[in-house]
Order: sequence, then C-alpha cells, then structure tokens
Amino acid sequence: MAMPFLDLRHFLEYLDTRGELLRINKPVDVKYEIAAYIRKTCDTGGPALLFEKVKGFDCPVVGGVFATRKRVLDCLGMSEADYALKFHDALNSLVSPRLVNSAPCKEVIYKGDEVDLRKLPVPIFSEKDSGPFITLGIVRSQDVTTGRKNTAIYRMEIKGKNRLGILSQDLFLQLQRAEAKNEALPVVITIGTGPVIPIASQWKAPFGIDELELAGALQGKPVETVRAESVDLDFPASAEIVIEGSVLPHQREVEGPFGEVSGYYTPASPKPVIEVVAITHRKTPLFQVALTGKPPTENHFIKQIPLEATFYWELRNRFPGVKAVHFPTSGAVGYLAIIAMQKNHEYEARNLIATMFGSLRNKFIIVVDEDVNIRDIDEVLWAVSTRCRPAEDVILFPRLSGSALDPSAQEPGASTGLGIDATRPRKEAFPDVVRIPGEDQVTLDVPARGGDTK
Ligand SMILES: Cc1cc2nc3c(=O)[nH]c(=O)nc-3n(C[C@H](O)[C@H](O)[C@H](O)COP(=O)(O)O)c2cc1C
Ligand SMILES: [Mn+2]
Repeated sequence: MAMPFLDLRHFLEYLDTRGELLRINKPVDVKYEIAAYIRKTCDTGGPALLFEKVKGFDCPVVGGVFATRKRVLDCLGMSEADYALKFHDALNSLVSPRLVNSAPCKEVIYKGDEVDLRKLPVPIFSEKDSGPFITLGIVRSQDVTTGRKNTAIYRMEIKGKNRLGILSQDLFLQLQRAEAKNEALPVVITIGTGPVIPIASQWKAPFGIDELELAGALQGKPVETVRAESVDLDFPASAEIVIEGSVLPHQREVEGPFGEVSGYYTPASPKPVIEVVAITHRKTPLFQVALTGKPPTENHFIKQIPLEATFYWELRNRFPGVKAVHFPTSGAVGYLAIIAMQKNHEYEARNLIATMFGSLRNKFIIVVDEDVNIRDIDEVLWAVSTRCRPAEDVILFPRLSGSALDPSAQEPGASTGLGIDATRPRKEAFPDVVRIPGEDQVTLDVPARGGDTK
C-alpha cells in the first residue's frame, strides 16, 4: 500500500526513481528564469525541477514538485479512487503534533544582525511582480487570546534583510486580536517541509483549528515539531529552512503587485509586516518554491485535492447523497465548484447550492446527478445543456463575501453566487440517456505497424 511521504527529500528521491525529477545544471537566474521553467512543467504535466546552480546563491532551488494533480496524490500515498474517503477519515480523527528535541533544520543558526533574507534564492516570478516572493512558506502562528495555533501558506514579499510583507487570512484575524492588546504576533515560516503539510494547510479549517492536526491524521503519524530559537512556537521539524520573527502591530507597508492564482495581478496595497529575528537551516538546504499565476499552476494543484476532499467531508455531513466534488483548475480552484449528488428530495440540489453560497467558494456552483463524470467538463456542460431549465434552475445570490482575489468582483472580497441545478427532476419522467448494449466491451485493437516497438 502506498504510504505518505514524511520528508521532502524522500519524496524527491522517489520522484527521481520514477523519472519525475529533472536536475537543471545550467546556472539559472532567480529573476523570471526559475518561474519560466516551472511554468513550462505546469503547462505540460512535466517533472519536478531541481535547479542545482542558482546565479549568485549557494542554495539549490526546487520547484514544480506539485505541478501535477497526480504528484499531489502520490505524496499523500493516495489515488483518485480513495483520496476523498481517506481525507474523510482523517478529518474525523485529527492527530496533534508531537514535540521533538532536535531537527536538522537547526544545523545552521543566524540571529539578530546575522539575519539576511537576501541570501536566500527567492525568485521573482511574473513580469509585473514588485519583487521576490516566498510562495511556499508554511506560516505557523498562535492566537494571543486562545493560544490556538494556525498553519497556512501565505505569500511573503522580501522587503529588506529582515523584513517581509504578508497577505494572510486566519493569521490576519490573529494579528487583529494581538493588535487589540498592542502586541506583536510571533510567527515561524518553514520552507521545504514534508509534502503532506502544505497540502493539509489548504483545509479552510474553522478559526482556531490547527491544520497540522489534519497533516498528522493524513500521515497516520503525528507531525513532529521542534521549538523555535527566538519565539515561543513549535514548527514542523522536517523543514529545510526556517524563518522566525513577529508580525509588527499596527504597521502596514505597501506590498505587491503580484501575479495571482486568478491568472491576474493583484494591485499594490498596504499589508502587515514581519520583522525577522532568526533564520536557521540544514547544512546544505533546499529552497522550495511554488509557481502561482494563470491556471494551471502548482498553487492550483496544491489546493485542489484538499479543497475537494474537505468540501466532500463537510457537505456529506448534511447531504448524504453527495458523491463527489471537483474544483477545476479552469475555475482557479475556487471560483467554480462542480458537485455530483444523488438527490433524496426533489429540490435538494438547491439546498446544496444554498450551503455552498455560505462558504467562501461561492461564485459558480454546478450540481449534477451522480451519473455525470464531474472531472470531464464536456460531460458537465452536456448535463447543464440538457437537464437544466434556466428560468427555474439557475439561482443568483448577489452580494456575498467571497474570494479576495477575484478580478471581476464589484468590490474586493465581494461575490455574487450563481448556482446551476443540472439534476434531473425526480418525480417527472425524464428520458433515458442513450446507451448501446455491449458498448463497454468493445476494444479497438489496431494492429501494430512495422517499425513499432511498443
Ligand atoms: C502556493 C500557495 C500560495 C498561497 N498564497 C496565499 C497568500 O498569499 N495569501 C493567502 O491568504 N492565502 C494563500 N494561499 C491559500 C491559503 O494557504 C489557504 O487558503 C489556507 O487554507 C488559508 O489558511 P487559513 O484559513 O488558516 O488562513 C496560498 C496557497 C498556496 C497553495
Ligand atoms: Mn486556519
């Protein structure tokens, strides 16, 4: 049985044995060149990329690890057939992290004046980005009032030797609570952790629930954490590189623009600032990056499996007929949800749509019957075209709170929900789908031609 990988290096070794790790020996530039390579591998379903020589830096860069949906499943030790149920079980039995005493990411320690973020090979990704961004930093923080921890990926712009800008969600709520007490918010940023951790961090867990507990459950083993050097926090011990510091209270500095997950730039705007007080790393660390931009990118594939699985779990609790959930990359993994369900009541698909309007993934929701393959957009559009009566089955819900990054939003973070019920009515007779007896048994064995070796 496939096992989840607990460490990035082991996963890279595994990819190597499968011909899915390309070592790039030619010196590459952090400005655009690394991103261009990852763009190519995302567009072609290509290998993970190890940039062995980065111009001006000692530290190699790894990117494209999550450039395909299949690799995300592989690092979890899961398959298309079992991931939804495995997440379902994990979400029902979270596993707390386990503190250990030491970790290789403490082999080299820089503190105070020795700290210099500019020594890290942080790429500049897209043409109009305002500077280098850490795109695969796992940010861990703790609420000052409840003591509850949070783990998520947030983009961070390098703003000097010890300053970072940050765009965040739950962490921003924690910051506001710290600011109410005029306190800074300590954070630890880890780069190059075991691959299950970035995936688990995409669960939009209720505020106050630590996403590392899902990582532990998915791994079937607690995530090992170690104490930070300079702040009172623990963080994943598997990290390659660790950045410790605090979000400064009541300080905002302009951050951005940045080429985002929607496929468009988000404009510059004032954002919170992290002051870095320590950097630690392994003796020969790897700097891991993830491409963000027009779909499909790593950003989309990192989110896709955990979003589908966590929504499946949540929706199943209310609607036992839900069979599968898909967030296509064309919808930037969040703006378009397709759900297959077996209705137990005539209008249940509409209740399901109403529930989705209540989530943050509420822009376009298509509900189809369980006979439709929701991973096949053509089949979904066939169901919409033939099973939906627009006047009755299309539901608009204006002025919802939604994605902060949707370029079409009338105001930032505002959304109009559109639900399409493309399920057949239960009570009325609906024509049968055309089928030919024996169609599944036919195989077309095209005779091999001369010269073909396969
Ligand atoms: C590569 C990558 C980059 C991301 N960058 C950001 C970001 O800059 N800001 C943000 O709020 N969310 C970002 N996300 C999404 C969050 O990590 C995700 O929504 C997470 O569930 C938020 O956790 P939270 O609810 O604890 O804040 C990113 C996701 C990925 C995969
Ligand atoms: Mn959270």
